[in-house]
Amino acid sequence: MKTILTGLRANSVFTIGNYLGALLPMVRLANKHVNDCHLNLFVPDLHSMISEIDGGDLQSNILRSIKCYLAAGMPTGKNVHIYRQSRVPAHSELCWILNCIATMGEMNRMTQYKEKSEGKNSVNVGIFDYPVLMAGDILLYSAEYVPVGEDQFQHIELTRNLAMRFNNRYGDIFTIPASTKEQVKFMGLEEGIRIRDLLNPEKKMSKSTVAENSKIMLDDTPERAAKKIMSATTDSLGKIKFDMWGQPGISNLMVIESLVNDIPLQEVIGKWSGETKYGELKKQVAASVSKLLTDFQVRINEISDDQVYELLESGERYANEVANTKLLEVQKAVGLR
Ligand code: AQP
Repeated sequence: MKTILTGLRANSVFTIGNYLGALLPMVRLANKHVNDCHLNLFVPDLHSMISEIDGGDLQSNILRSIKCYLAAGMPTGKNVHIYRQSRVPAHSELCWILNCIATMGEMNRMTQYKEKSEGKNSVNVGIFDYPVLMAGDILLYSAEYVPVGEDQFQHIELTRNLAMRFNNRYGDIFTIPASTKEQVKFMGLEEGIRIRDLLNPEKKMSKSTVAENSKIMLDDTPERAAKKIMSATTDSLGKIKFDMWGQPGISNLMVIESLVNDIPLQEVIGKWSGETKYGELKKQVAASVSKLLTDFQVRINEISDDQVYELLESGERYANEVANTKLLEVQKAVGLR
């Protein structure tokens, strides 16, 4: 059986960008493939530490992030494996081995590293190295499909390169994940998803952006979220057109409208193109997002901590078995065993 795998850093409450770009695609794939694929959903708690995070918040963030998936409709069952990265020590060990085949040149080219370190006086090594840890997260489970937002595509390509380099040097150990083009097709999309910052639509929406009005958090009240949409930056052209370069703010709202309601983007574009009242589009998107948050928040409050711990217990048993088997193959191949 093929494996589909994804994870979201539990450094903070998720944004609607995380939700639409990564969480929902996984949930949709999981429901489609629950009988014919392994579905690995992990909390990358080690990755969470690349951002400044109060250790006291980490455990509650971890629980909440799993509840988010369940509230979004993630199925459970024998093929669904939910686990915390730090409970499977093989991740850290494989990361070290992969570090020794990754090059400074390729790591320096990672856009996420450049963006996350921009303007900072001091940058932790984790921000530089986390794509290698991510490669290990994927390769340990021979995952072919990794639903992530567009910003992470470069890391999927890095994973493929590291896997191919390793296999060339040491033998056929790793399954090569699908190319990003194939990943997009598998997710049933035409291109990767990138939800933009509401105030600065040139940038992607991020949980760690300081300006509260730039992002919609999954725990925002529906009213607050609606206000944020109504104050989103648009442009002064006065005519709605889907054009991510020329009119990124208005185009972003159309993407959100399409994804939240699961209707084709072309349909939304067809409905709104040529209209001149930006406020009307904003009102429609605000209503869609408010409804999404209302329903989501009711569902998440119904999930207990005990339910999550029960899933983690069986998920971590499975994950350790699979990961340790692959790690041993790697250790033997490089001569450590
Ligand atoms: N704006 C976005 N649009 C679409 N997808 C997005 N993702 C993040 N932002 C968007 C996807 O969410 C998943 C989890 O991301 P992560 O938390 O592991 O790392 P990230 O990409 O660094 O997310 P943020 O929100 O930007 O976090 P901060 O601000 O804390 O650094 C990934 O699949 C990502 O593609």
